[in-house]
Amino acid sequence: RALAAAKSAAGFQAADMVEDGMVIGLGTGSTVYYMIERLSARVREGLHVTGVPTSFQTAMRAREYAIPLTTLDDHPIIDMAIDGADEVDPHLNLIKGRGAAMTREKCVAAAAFQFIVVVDEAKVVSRFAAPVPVEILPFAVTPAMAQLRGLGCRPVIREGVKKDGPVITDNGNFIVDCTFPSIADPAGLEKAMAEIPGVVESGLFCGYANKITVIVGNEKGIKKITS
Ligand code: DER
Repeated sequence: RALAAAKSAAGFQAADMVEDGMVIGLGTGSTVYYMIERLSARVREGLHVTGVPTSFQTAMRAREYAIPLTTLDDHPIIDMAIDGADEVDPHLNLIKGRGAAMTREKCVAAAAFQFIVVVDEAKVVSRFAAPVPVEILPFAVTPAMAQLRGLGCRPVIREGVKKDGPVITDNGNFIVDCTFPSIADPAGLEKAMAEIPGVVESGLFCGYANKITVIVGNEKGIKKITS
């Protein structure tokens, strides 16, 4: 299918940008999965790389594909983070968190010199429209949601699909998906969300543009976007 080909093209290109000896961030999601597959083949060909996984899912997939793992304790600064995104705007701000992994993903992206974002072309938008996922401490979810409403959104606690009740993140928290009519100032909104007591992290990734390379895949191949 065209979408799979687009994701695969982007993921494979990112894997081919990894240099021998690098410590990289292993993002979460279906596009990064293609990167893991290609990186695994390069490891079998002799590439030396270790990865910091951003979720249980990615750690399990990396182990399945024999990619050596490490931690931010051992490598507080890493060479390159490779991750997906839900939307990319013209300033290379991102919305992430469809997979509820954005808290650890943001820690890893912040620790990296280079941030490679792999997307299919449908994710490149002129302005954000996707809901902003927010990770919230269950203890404070009700007052925090009231404050999020005060920022102009409709917040909804994310319910599990194969689990009754709310999704629980790898960190033991809830995800609240916040739908805004429009987002005029993503960086300002990211900061405002971060100040709400009980908010652990949001899926707005702003201010990384200087180190981001977006690899956009379509069925014909890839193009790269940098700031
Ligand atoms: O949850 C996440 O942050 C993922 O990176 C998500 O934003 C992209 O996942 P996808 O590659 O499966 O669309």
